[in-house]
Amino acid sequence: MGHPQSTPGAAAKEAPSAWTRRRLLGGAAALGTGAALTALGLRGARAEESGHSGAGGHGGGSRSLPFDPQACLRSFERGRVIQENGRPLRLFEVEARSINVPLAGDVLFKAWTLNGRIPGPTLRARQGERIRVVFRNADSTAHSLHLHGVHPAAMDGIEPILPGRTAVYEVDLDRAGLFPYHCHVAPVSRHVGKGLFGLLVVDPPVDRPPADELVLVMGGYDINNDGRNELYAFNGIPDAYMLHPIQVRQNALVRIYLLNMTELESPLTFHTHANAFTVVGAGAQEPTDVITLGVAERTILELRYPYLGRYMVHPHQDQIAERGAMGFVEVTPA
Ligand SMILES: [Cu+2]
Repeated sequence: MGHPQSTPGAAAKEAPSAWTRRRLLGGAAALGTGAALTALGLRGARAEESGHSGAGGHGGGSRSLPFDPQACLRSFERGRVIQENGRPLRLFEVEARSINVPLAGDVLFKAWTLNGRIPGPTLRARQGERIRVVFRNADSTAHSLHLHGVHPAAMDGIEPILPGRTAVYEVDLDRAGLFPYHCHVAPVSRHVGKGLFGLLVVDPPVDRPPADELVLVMGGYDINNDGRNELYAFNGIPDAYMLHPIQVRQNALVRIYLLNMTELESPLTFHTHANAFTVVGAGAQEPTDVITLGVAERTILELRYPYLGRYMVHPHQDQIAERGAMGFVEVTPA
């Protein structure tokens, strides 16, 4: 299994309480990250990791995004199945490359991405299958793809793959569940923090009950390279689901594949407003509305929204929610 970075946790900087009040007064208005950047003196700052995008607006509203966070929510990459040596093999292709991502205000972040998005593609396979991941490094920095799971050392993805080179990782999926993948080139906290992570969903032999399935990956951005995160996000773009809420149907079963890939922090929580979820696979357990995940920890949550309306989801480390890790679920009639 993988080994989360042991980078010392950095306490998040103090946030003016005005953000919270403004956010509450402003409803869904995305005041958070823009105000946060101003308060941190980062607005308009050209640090090593960021520059001016010239794009206005906050939280994805008027930005031209290089990938669609709404697509990241519900898109699963099932690869292509071929027959090899008399058995099926599921093939995936993953490419590392740099892209500029407008994160908030005028912060344009040079991110390292997998298939041009953050998180990388949500790979999906079934227990008992063998998968082959062809990893091409189209970036100018060495990267790798380290997949959590049980496999031989040669498939562990800790060797740097040089720019322009390709590596092939092949593993047998003996267990169902969620398995993070991420670059493992040092400093890992930096390579992960710039966007090189994603999730493999391994379905059990018999499918789980039908549900509206959502992928939520929590991450953080150290945009001025000071060893601390200034911005956070679900699925790559700060505040994306605050401006464009996650649409679900009243009373529908919602299944959330949740992963925390936020480096440079203590464990984060995930909190659902006005509702409670059950943790799939955790045995008999009372529904709850907060769960704690360290870096690379993941879980499957299930819940239904009985009432119409908009409901927040966010880490209950509120200073982190106020810097981009905030979303709404909007419940509409079935
Ligand atoms: Cu890397």
